[in-house]
Amino acid sequence: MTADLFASDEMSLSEQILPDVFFLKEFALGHTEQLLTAISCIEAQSAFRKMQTPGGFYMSAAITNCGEVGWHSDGHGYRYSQVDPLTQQKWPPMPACFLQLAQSAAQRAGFEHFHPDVCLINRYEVGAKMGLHQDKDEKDFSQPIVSVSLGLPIIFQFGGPKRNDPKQRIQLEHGDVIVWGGSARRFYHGVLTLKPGQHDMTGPYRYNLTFRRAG
Ligand code: MD6
Ligand code: FE
Repeated sequence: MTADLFASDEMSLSEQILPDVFFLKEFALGHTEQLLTAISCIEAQSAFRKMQTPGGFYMSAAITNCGEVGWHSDGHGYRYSQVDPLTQQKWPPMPACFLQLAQSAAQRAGFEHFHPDVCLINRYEVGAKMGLHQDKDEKDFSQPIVSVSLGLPIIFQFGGPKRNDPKQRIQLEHGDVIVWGGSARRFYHGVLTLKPGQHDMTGPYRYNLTFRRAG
């Protein structure tokens, strides 16, 4: 009885917002200091940078990566590479606390065998956003995506398989996690413009960690 009550209480902060899309409210809240310290180590090795899109524009969020590969964009297109083009060195390894969090969130959402080989790290400053896109540069779409929000809040929007499908909006706050896979794996999504603010742990920024299996 007690166990059941505990289980339902724990789950009450989790919500399935669409088939195969799970919102785990505050799932990472107990780990945020460790995660932010790890981000500092990663960025000391592979700095945040604004990447150019194939269309010739610059993304407004600054990006870095850790893991066996890293996601990269330039005038020639989007791809995963084993080497950071800025340093010509391997990307920093994925910290153990990153992997543990990603796997436990995936498991909570019912994805038992998530083996991420990359974590893409986005840093948003005031005015930065991420237009509607699909995450489709990976090889194995049976593996989900785990997305962790840190710092200032932002509005996430997600739609369907077509760009102009109706969209839901959800506010993502410090410590919130979204797990996304299966039938929704290639759905369009993005975030609206970051509003000005100050967060106790991240100052004027919002960070997003997206864990994927690229290869
Ligand atoms: C962001 N997130 O939250 C951008 N992609 O800053 C993503 O693009 C994303 O949160 C796939 C699944 C979850 C995500
Ligand atoms: Fe995405």
